[in-house]
Amino acid sequence: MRTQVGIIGAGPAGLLLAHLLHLRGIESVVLEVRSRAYIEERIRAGLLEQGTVDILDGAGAAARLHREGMIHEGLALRFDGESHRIPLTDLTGRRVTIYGQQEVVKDLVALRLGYGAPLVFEAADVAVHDIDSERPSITWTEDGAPRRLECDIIAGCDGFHGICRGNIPPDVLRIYERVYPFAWLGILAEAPNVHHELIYARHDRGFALATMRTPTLTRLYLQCRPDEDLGEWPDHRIWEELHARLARRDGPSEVHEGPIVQKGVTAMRSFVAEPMRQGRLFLAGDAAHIVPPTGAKGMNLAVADVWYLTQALEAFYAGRGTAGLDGYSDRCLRRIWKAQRFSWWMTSMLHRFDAGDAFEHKVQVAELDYLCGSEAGMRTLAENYVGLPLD
Ligand code: RFL
Ligand code: PHB
Repeated sequence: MRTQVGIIGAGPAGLLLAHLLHLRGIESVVLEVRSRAYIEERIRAGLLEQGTVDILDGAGAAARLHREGMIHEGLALRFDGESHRIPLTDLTGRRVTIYGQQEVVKDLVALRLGYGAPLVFEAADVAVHDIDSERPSITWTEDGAPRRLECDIIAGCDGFHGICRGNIPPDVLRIYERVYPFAWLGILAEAPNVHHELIYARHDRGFALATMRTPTLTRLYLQCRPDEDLGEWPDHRIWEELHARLARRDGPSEVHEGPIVQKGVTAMRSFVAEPMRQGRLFLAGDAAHIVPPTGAKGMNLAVADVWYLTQALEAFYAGRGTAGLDGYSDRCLRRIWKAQRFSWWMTSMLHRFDAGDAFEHKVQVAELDYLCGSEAGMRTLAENYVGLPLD
């Protein structure tokens, strides 16, 4: 089997890349280790920058997003029991949209299957070969049979635990990493939203975030230990902790309880692998970088990477040379490091690092207090949160 671009991974990065290439007349094959049902149900990101929405829109992949997405023009920072609104749109002219990552994945899968382009689920033992040559290939096992795909280019969109990054030789690959001493316990509950906008809460008991998926499906996160045992978190304990961390000084929290339909623990890490290219292999999305979710940047960065990769591949196939492909890694990394800085800063400002460190608590609250009282401070947060421009 032969194609132009072999894409490994059917997350937002791989699926969007395949679709953007299709629109430009470039063929691809997408190989995914999991089943269709698994990738369509996996609950993850929820917040899309306006630039991400614009790219999906331009690709004809945003019809349902426009019907069902929830547009937000601000967010709340809560500390010392008081909420402070950051008016994102007044400060930047831009908005963000709440729409589940798995909904984006469903929309892109439906589009691809609709025009009959190759998308292989449950591809086992995926491996890449000859990436330093002009004829790289991918092998895998499908229904027990060995398969081989020859291509011009391989896009490694296989997430943090994928196999692509490991093909960059150790003497070339540089890893920058920070692992945080906490994680997030996330739940999805059939309950009215806490507030019509997101609330990021700093509390002495730890961070909490109130977000949403639909008006009646609420997503809530609690800072917890990285090795947290979900067995120790019966529903009543989760609600008790949410009420406490989202409490208001002048009254109880606005948290509404309801049946919890999903629970999970997410580790927190900042990670960048450089360069994002080796020969004919190009990494995109979580395969190359991870951000802690506090800044809501992970999926948005994956979309920006594939946007740049699409432009480079379009020029390559139009006979305009390899300058775009050669500059791909540096172009992505400039944006990635700014998002890393922002995600690390939001994480540091809002989480409890050391329960006994009273000085740190005072400095965190002072920073939040400064930020919310300063137009310049709020604008800095807003500009990064809604997404820096795609250059
Ligand atoms: P994905 O989504 O991990 O997709 C990679 C795909 O590759 C497949 N795969 C393989 N396929 C073939 N062969 C192999 N050997 C393979 N190994 C793996 C996997 O099965 C999978 O289908 O990476 P991608 O496409 O780069 O997308 C990145 C995003 O998923 C991620 O950055 C976000 O979910 C991060 N994130 C958030 N990002 C945002 O932009 N806004 C948010 O609000 C936000 N909130 C979050 C988040 C991530 C979270 N978790 C659970 C990590 C909240 C949470 C809790
Ligand atoms: C989410 O809706 O899941 C979400 C929103 C904002 C974040 C992280 C997660 O910073």
